[in-house]
Amino acid sequence: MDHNILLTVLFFVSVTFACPSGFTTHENDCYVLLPVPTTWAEALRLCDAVKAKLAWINNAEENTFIVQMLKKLNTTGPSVEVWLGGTDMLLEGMWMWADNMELIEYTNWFPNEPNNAGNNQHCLGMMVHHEFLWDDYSCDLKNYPLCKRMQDDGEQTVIG
Ligand SMILES: [Ca+2]
Repeated sequence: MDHNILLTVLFFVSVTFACPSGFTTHENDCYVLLPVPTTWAEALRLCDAVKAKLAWINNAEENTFIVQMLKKLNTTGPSVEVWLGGTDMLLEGMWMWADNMELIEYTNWFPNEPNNAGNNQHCLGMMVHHEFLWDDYSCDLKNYPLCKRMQDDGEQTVIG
């Protein structure tokens, strides 16, 4: 087979399988909203089960992409929000991503959030009916987990 054709086919295959089916691809990452309302702790486990992590968000561009994706899905119920992987359960007001325990740098909070209402809001979610701005919620609420994973690096294997 012609070398260029072979490379083209392999590239196509690697791109096709960059994200597992069911995931949405963006840049080097893959995203899926699980249509199962769960507590935040259960959401961590469910994302693990699909070989992903409860989503972390690095910057405004990624946040915008996620909001657009969630709007298209339109699967959220009247009082069900979306879980992200952030928490301040270790120290009130110190928000970290559970995946790597790094401090959250970019944020997109709703005005006057996080407010730690009732001294019992330590888990990060997106407000479905308020443009998906961020809010701190009680970790016992049942929301939809947004899972994220990096793409398989198939193309590097192929080219090598
Ligand atoms: Ca709150």
